[in-house]
Amino acid sequence: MATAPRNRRSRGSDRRGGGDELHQGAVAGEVMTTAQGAPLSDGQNSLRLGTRGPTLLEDFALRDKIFHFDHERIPERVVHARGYGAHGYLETLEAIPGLTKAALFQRKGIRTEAFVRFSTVAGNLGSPDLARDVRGFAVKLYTSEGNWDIVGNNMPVFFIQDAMKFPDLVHSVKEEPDRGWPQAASAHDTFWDFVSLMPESTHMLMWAMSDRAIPRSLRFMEGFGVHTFRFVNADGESHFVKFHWKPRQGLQSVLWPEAVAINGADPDFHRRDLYAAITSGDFPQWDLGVQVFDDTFADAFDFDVLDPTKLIPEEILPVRLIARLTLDRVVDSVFAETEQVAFCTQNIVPGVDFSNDPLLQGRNFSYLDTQLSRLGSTNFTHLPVNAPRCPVAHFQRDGHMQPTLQRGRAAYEPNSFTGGERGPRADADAGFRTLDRTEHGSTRRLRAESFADHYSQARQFFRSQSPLEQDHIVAAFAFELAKVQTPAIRTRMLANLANVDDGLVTQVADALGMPQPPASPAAVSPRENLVDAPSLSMMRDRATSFDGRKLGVLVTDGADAALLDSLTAAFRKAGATVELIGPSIGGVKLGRTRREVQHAIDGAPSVLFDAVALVTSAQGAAALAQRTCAKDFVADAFAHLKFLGHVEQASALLSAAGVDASADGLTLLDSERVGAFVVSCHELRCWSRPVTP
Ligand code: HDE
Repeated sequence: MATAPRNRRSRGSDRRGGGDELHQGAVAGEVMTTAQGAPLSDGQNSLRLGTRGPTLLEDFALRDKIFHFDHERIPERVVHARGYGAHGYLETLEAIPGLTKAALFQRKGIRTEAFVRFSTVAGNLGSPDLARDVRGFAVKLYTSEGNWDIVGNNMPVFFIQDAMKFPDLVHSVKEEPDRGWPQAASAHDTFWDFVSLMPESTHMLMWAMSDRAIPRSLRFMEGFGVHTFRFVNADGESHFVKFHWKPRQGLQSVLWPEAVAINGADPDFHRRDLYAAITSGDFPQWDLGVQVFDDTFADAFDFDVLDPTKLIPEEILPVRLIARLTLDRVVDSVFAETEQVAFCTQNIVPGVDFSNDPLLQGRNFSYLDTQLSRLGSTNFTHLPVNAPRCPVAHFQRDGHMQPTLQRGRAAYEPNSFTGGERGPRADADAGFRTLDRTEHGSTRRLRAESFADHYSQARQFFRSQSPLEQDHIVAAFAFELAKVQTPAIRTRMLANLANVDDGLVTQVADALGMPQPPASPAAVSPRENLVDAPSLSMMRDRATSFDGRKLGVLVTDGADAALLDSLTAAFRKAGATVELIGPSIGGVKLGRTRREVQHAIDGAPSVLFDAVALVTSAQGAAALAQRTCAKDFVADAFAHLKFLGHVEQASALLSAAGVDASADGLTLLDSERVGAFVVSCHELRCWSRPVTP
């Protein structure tokens, strides 16, 4: 039987409807409307015939809302789908008019607005942040002469030498098409099948299997333009240039077992970290560095500077720092900004030009296509995140979703109108001029012989790593190849690694329990005489303080409040974030006051922190010693070589976790030793503690 609708007032102008649904009243005249602006009287119910009858076709409000919702998604990026963006600015540290006429480098102190998007490559939009993967490091600089996009990665080389191979590379690393897995992982047959058949990828594989592929934070990683570009000065003179972004925070990565656990505990670990740093005023910074060289250097260098699988070690050509990037504002809308930002390698400005790197040339062709397919219109340049901040004037007209009112009678030139109707014209002096250069040769599909040495720099990279980093590379190869089900692929990859380093291939083969095959034929014998390049190791530029890192303190009822306060103050003074973890989210009782905690122990494994402290009462520790999550918290921190501070009263928990209180990297905390604990944490980890397998 139909019942008459009820209208019961609840709070303020809120009311409850007949089905007890909540109708909140509009506040301060902010009345909800349709997309066409018609005010709505009811946001909870569709228009129906009778109380239990069908919904009416004339319900334009329902149609308006559902129609928009049904079309909310746009295609995610083919690669680099998972990303996070932030706003900031680039400040010029050194004027370099002798090298480039780019407006932003003409005077020290010029500030250029910037937008940066960091990303993983292989995973889909919803994939976890800590995948073992290359990270995208894409920077849009809104210069006074147009947008300049440096669309780089956190590794200075790439898997392939020619754009022709990019779709194959990406198809091999993405989920296998006949089964739909794995997600955000290179550890599967098709990836290793492809790269083992492409020896040119060996150098990049060394980087991808290194700790660089599992950064602790987007703030603690380097960026590289990868390709060789050109700077051109006002006299038309050109130099080659390679771009570097050097994090002022230093470099830091997580351990692989941590990455695996973080992906479960907090798949948004990197984006949360960047957001937290920027919103708390701890603005991350990178110095923009350049390696500048001329044709003479290029001709004398051991490798072809147009080959994107090669780098120029800093030991041979130092990096000159010319500007500083600061990220100081998070996005207001992830969709409007991070998702809709459209980077294009071909976005360059006067003073910058391309080299003939065949991968770069292919990229210049590709990026516009992808923007059209994702954003749906050639007018994506009007979106606020993509719009140049300098004046834009042209006769391009109309198109889908043209948002501007394009005035004037003539949409062409030359025209004979005058004044405001005349419109813009190109300027032979002020406009962008492609570098005047002469090219020779017949049209052929070929790979230059100067690109044929695939192993020498891979070897140089491996041998320039610290023993610990080498161990991690071995472990990464072993882990990934162990996921490959086809033995022939593993064998082929081992044969390629045999060209890199004997120790490397022996250890990987041993870890796989496989015989070591003979080295695969190498077009150019790997060289023994390349310089040792410490700049390739993360250790040289590692983070050297606790600034920007995070301490997790496990607390219980009855813990020493004064000690907790001095520990927190000391770490905050060192620039760190301190978060408290309690037995439950309801907080802990310290003396007569309750202290809030940020996490409950079962939701905050120690992998989320850079160092941990146990500030418990004896009773609290004994209770935690009964809980697996608390024991894992301590045991994992120990196994991951974290520095660990603890009060005497925490001993029951330490022993339940199997941790010896006298081991390296443990500090017994009291008011005297808080400072020493902060200092011990300056090192990234307690490397001297033996690693448990
Ligand atoms: Fe990209 N790449 N790429 N790429 N790439 C894209 O553009 C492509 C390459 C890089 O945060 C796509 O907007 C080709 C190298 C970054 O929005 C697409 C080739 C490097 C980003 C595309 C390459 C990169 C992309 C997908 C070989 C490091 C993310 C979505 C010729 C120097 C930018 C999009 C962002 C994104 C094509 C190789 C970096 C499909 C054809 C080498 C950081 O257009």
